[in-house]
Amino acid sequence: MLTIFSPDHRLHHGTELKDGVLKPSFEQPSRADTVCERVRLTGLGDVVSPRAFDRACYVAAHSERYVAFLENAWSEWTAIGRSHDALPLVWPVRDLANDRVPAFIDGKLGFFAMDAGAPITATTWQAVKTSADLALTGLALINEGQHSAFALCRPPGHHAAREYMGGYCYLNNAAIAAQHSLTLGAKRVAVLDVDFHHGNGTQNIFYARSDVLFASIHGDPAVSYPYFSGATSERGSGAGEGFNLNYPLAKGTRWSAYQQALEDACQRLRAYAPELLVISLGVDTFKDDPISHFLLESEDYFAMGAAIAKVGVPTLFVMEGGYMVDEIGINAVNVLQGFEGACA
Ligand code: SP5
Ligand code: ZN
Repeated sequence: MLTIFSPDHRLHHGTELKDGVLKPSFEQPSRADTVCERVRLTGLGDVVSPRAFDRACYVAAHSERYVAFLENAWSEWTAIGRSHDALPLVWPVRDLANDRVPAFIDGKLGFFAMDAGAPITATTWQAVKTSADLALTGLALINEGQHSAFALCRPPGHHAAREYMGGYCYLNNAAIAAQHSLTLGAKRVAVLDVDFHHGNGTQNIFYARSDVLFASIHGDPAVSYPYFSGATSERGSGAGEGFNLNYPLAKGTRWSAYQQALEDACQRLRAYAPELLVISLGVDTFKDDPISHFLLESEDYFAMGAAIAKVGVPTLFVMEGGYMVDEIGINAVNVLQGFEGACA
């Protein structure tokens, strides 16, 4: 399997509020470098550079005004003399919500963000753009005949919705690739999200659509981030009714219970007969992850990859979360090796 990687990810290293103090984010550059080292060590396959894609590919999954906000946020932030990470501090909740974009950057940050977990720095946009291009390059390689590809994206993307960032995510890499596949002529694409956290952004982007089946297995939102989405009752709307599948699982979930949800999801994905399967590959389901509550072991990730292979369609793996940096490479590559072993 080919891996698509770029050192551009190092251009993004933000801060996060931890126990009341701004500290380096859990979502740090060593994550992608560690996974890339593991890819090389295991001989998974060649590591290739991304191609450049048109901005229109991002705007097909997000709104024009949101992409423009991401492009311009840092210059608007520095224009008023600030040089620290840009973070929102006010949000348009319920009765305050309307469709007017504030003119001032502080208002824009709140309007286009779900939380304070996606800091914008001077070089964040370059890293974000390249991350989306990695996923689009993976799609291109599959369209050129590869059965699978691994887009080693960083920053991750699945919390990013049509018009907001959050949870370390800015552009939704998996959704951008899925949408571009449809733009190029695919009739049905499926996205399976195995990150510990609900893929609220991907759900948001495809919620009213039947040409994308979205399934997410995640920590129960009653007790896990992002708290406000991921319930089983969220099944899609309008033409998309029945094309959104959520599998919330309890704190402390181990492989046996996880596997049941995964097998059910894979069966439904297979019945949908998509032309492409995109996997939002987070390995924050690992037992030692510092911010999550599942108990998967490193060996379990081989079985996860094998179950995904049984869907039997071309598969694009897109890196999402996973914060136990010591084991992130082992766990992510175990999924890919389990997949390849079951395809052979
Ligand atoms: C892509 C992805 O996995 N995003 C996850 C975003 C999670 N944001 C909430 C982080 C909360 C951290 N709480 C720290 C508890 C440490 N004991
Ligand atoms: Zn996650």
